[in-house]
Amino acid sequence: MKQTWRWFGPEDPVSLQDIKQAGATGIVTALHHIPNGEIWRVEEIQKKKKIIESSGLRWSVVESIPIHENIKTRTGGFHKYIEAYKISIQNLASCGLNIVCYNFMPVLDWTRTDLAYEVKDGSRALLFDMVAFAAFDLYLLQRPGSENAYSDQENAEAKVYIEKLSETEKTSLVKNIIAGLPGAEEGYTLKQFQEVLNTYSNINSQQLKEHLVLFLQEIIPVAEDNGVLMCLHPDDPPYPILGLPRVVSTAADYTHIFEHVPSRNNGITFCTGSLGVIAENNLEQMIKHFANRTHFVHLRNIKRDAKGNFHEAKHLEGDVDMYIIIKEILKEEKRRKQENYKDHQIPMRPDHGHQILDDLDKTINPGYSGIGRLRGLAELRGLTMGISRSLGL
Ligand code: DNO
Repeated sequence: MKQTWRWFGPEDPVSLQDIKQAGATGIVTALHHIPNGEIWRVEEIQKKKKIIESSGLRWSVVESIPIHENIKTRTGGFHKYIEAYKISIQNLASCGLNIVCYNFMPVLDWTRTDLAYEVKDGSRALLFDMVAFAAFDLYLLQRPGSENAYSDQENAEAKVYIEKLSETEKTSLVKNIIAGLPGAEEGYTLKQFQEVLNTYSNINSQQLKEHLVLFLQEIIPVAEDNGVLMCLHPDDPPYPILGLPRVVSTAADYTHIFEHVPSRNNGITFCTGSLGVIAENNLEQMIKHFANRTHFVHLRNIKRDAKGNFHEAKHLEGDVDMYIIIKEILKEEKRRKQENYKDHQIPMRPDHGHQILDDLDKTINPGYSGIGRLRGLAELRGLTMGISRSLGL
C-alpha cells in the first residue's frame, strides 16, 4: 500500500515536514479554498501540487471534490455544477492527478457529537452519541418531525441529557454537529441548517439513489476518458440522521451503484471506520467483493454498540479486524501486479487518530492530530509488513 496522509494545506498544524517524518510519501488533499461548485482551475491545482512536491512528497489522492447540494437534490442550476465537476476532473487529470474521493451525503459530511471524548488511557477521541444527537435534534435544532424520530427511551434520555448541559456545552454540541468538521466544505448556523434540511423534505432514499446514479452516468465517462478513478466514500455514520436519506452505507448500496454504472472508474473509498459502524456490514466479504474497485483505503477503527453509538478506537483495536482487511488489500495488490496494472499499489491513509502526548495541548483539526495518526500509521505499517512477509510478498 502507498502510505499517504491527509493534509489540509499550509495552515494545517501538521506540516509537510512532519508528514515526511511520519514516513508517509503521498499527500491527500483538496483545493479547500475553492467554493463548492466552482471549477478547479489548472493554475490552482498546479500551485498546490508545487508546494507538495517542493517538500519531496507527491499529491496522491484528491479528497474531496465536494458535490454541490443542488446536484444531490437536482434543483436550481444543477446542470451547471455537474459541468463544473467534469471540468475539474479533466483539469486534475491534466496535472497527473487520477484518484478522486468524494461522498454523496446530504447536507453534512461526517458527523460527531463530541470531538474530545476521553478514553481510558487519557487520550481523546471522536464520539457519536445517539442521545446527545437526539438532544440536539429535539431541543436545540427543534426540527419539525424530530419528536417522532426516536424511541421512547431515547426521548427520555435526551431530555435528561439536555437538562444537564450548560449553555456553553449546548453551544459546543451545536457547533460540533453543524459548523463543519475538517474536510467538510460546508458549515451552517442553526437557521441555515434547517433551511437546507428542508430542501430534502420531498427526497426519499429511492430518489437520492437515482440522483446519484444520474450524476455518475454523467461524470464516470469523463473520468474514464481521462484515466481518473473516482472513489465514493461511505456515509458517516452509515445510517439515516435528521430525517435525511442515506444511500451509500451498505454492500447492497454499492452493488446497486455499480450495477447501474459498471465502469471500474466508478470505485470505492473503502473506509473501514464508516462501514464498520453497522454490525451487519461484513467488512471481510465487502473488501473481497469490491477489491477490484477499491482505489483508496481509509484505515480507521471504531468501537460501536447496538444503539448506534460509537467512538473511534486505536487503529488496531475496536470492532474492525484490521488484519483481515490489510491481508485482502495485499492480495488484491498482488493480483494487480500479476496482471500488469499500471500502478498496483493502493493508497491508504491512517484515518483519524486520537489526541495523544503533545497533541493534547495543541490546537488540532479534530480527528487529524499529528502524533495520534503517527501512532496509527506506525501500527498499520508494522501489521502490513508482517502480513506481507508471511504471505511471501
Ligand atoms: C472524515 C473524512 C470525510 C471524507 C469525505 C469524503 O474524516 O473521511 O470528510 O473526506 O466524506 O468525501
